Amino acid sequence: MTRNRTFPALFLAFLTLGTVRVQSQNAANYDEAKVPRFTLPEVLTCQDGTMVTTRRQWEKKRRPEVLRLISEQEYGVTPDEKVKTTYEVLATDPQALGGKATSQQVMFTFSGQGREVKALLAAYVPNNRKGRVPVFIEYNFQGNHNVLEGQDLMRSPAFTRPLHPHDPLPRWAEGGHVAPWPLEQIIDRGYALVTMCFEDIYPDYPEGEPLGVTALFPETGDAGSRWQAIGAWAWGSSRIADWVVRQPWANRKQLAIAGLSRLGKAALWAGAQDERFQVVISNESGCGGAALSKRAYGETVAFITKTFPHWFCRNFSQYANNEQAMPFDQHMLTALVAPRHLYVASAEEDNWADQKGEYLSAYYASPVYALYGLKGLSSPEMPAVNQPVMTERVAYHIRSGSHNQLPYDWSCYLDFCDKAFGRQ
Ligand code: GTR
Repeated sequence: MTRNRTFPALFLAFLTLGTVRVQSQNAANYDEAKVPRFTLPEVLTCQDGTMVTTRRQWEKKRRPEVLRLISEQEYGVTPDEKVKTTYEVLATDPQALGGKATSQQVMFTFSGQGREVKALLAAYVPNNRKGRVPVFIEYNFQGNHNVLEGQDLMRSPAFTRPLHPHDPLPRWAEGGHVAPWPLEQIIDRGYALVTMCFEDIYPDYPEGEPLGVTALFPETGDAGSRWQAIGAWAWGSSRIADWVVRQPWANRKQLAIAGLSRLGKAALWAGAQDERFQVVISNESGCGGAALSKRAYGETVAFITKTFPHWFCRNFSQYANNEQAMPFDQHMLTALVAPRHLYVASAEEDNWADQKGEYLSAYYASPVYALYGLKGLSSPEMPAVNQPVMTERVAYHIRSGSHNQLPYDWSCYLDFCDKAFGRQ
C-alpha cells in the first residue's frame, strides 16, 4: 500500500535518474580516433621489474601481486575470515520441467557480527544423467522466480525489502531488462543450473551495506580498500560453489561461472580469486569488468564510480579521469583466470560496454596462457559479428543486437564448456 502511494514520486525520480544516465551515455566517447594513447602495464613484469618467464614465477610471485593490486585498488579486499553458513532445503521437485530435471530450493543463512543474511538458491539438475554433471552457476537480476519462466519458485528474500531509495523501480520490476534463461536447453545439454538473486547477497544501492554480507565481517583494514558490492557478489559465488561441490550430482571439476553486465564484473572477479571455477564467462561486463579502462571509451571510471559508489572499493575513484595513472588494467584481471577457460562476450549495439576494450583485455591475457604452453586469442583484431573465436582456453564473440544474455550467447557458452570439459 505504501508502495502505491509513493509510486508516482518514485516513478518521477526514476525518470530523472534514467535521463541523467542516458545523457551521460550520450556524452561518452564513441570515437576510436579520440581514444587516448595508452600503455598497458605488462602482465608479466613484476613490480620490482623482474620479467616472469616461468609458471612458477607467475604462480608464486606475479599472480599474487596482481591479485593484491586489483583487490586493493579496484574491488576491495575479500576478508579471509569465514562466516557461519547453514543450508535449509525448502523444496525439492524430482519431476521439474516435465520430468527432465530435479529442482531444489535451498535457503542459505550467513551469520556474523550479530546479523544474518538469507539467500535463496535454485538448482536444476538433469534427471537423464550418467554420473556427475557439469554445473553452470550464475546470479540472476530479477529473482529466481522471474528468470526461470514457468517454474513455480519461491521469491528471493531480496523481494521482502522496501524499494530502493535510489533506483525506485527495482530491477525485477523493470520488465524485459534481462531475457529469461533457456533452462530446458541447458538441461537437455546435460548441465545443472544453479542460480540466486544477486541482491540477496548485497542490495544494489549505496545504502544497502548493512543488509548485505559485508556487514557480517568485522571492519578491518584500510577504508580505501574495503570491499563493497562487487566484492560481496564474488564472495557469494564462492559460497554457492561451496554448496555445489558437496552435492552428489555435481562434478566439482566442471564448474562454470557466468554473469551479465554488473554480474559479469562480479563473475570475473570471482573467477580470478576462486580457482574452482574452471570456466569463467563475462557477458557484456563492460567498464570495471572485461573492458580496458585506459581506453576511456563508452562508460568510464569517472561515470561508474560516481553512479555506483557502492560497487568498487573507494580507492578505485582516484582513477576517475585519470585512467593513465592506473598501475593495472582489466587484462590483468582476465589473466588471473589463466590457465583456466575464459569467455568474453560483447553485443554489437552495446558501445557503452566498449566491445573492443572487452576483446582486447581477453587478447592481452595471452602471455600468461603462453607460459602454460596454451593458446589465447592470437589476433588483436576482433572477429566479425556472430562469428565466435574459440581457442583451446580463450573464447570471444560479439553478437548482433543489444545488451542482454540471449539464447545465442548461452549456446556459445555451452559449446565452449563442452570443449573445456571434454564433452564433444
Ligand atoms: C549500467 C552500468 C554498467 C552495467 C549495467 C548493468 O548502468 O553503467 O556498468 O553494469 O548497468 O549491470 O546492467
